[in-house]
Amino acid sequence: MGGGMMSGTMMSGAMGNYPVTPGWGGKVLDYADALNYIKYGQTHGTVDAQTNSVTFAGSNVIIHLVAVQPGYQDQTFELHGLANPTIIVPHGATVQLNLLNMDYGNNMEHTAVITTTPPPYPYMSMMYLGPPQVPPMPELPWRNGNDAKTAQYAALGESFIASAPGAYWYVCPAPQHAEEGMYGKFIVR
Ligand SMILES: [Cu+2]
Repeated sequence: MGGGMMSGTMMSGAMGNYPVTPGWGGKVLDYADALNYIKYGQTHGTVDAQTNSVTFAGSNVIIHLVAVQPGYQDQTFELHGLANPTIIVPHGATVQLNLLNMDYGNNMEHTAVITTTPPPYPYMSMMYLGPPQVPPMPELPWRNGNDAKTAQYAALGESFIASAPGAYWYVCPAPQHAEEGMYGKFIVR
């Protein structure tokens, strides 16, 4: 499919460095909403802590990824309480990939792109990653307050078909984030 693993919709949105505001282009969640987002995500997929992986079954896969969940280190993605887990989805599945940014602070906007380019990644990873396998989501702004319980959070999602089996990576392309380890393996099989 022209090098892409899926067909989907290009999201529109702003690039930049700013905390979440109403109308930023995606959803705005409060802390309770954020916890519910995580809980709901944990009802999908099977965790294997030994291999640090989450395996999904069926033709409709729902992934509730978090960027820098409080209590986890910069820079990581979280899913089911695992940091940067290997995500395994069935070939042909429709994947709803959602992302919640729980991070706070200057330059702590995050997103996830799916690439065939393996780590290690340079400081400026965006161009190095090559053409994304899925039209990328815009960067999600950081939470709008230092106090996690009173802050608001940006969330966004996209849908694609996992149409080409193989090994991919989900990577945060914000400068330095992938270099610091913000990526995980994404396997279609
Ligand atoms: Cu990031």
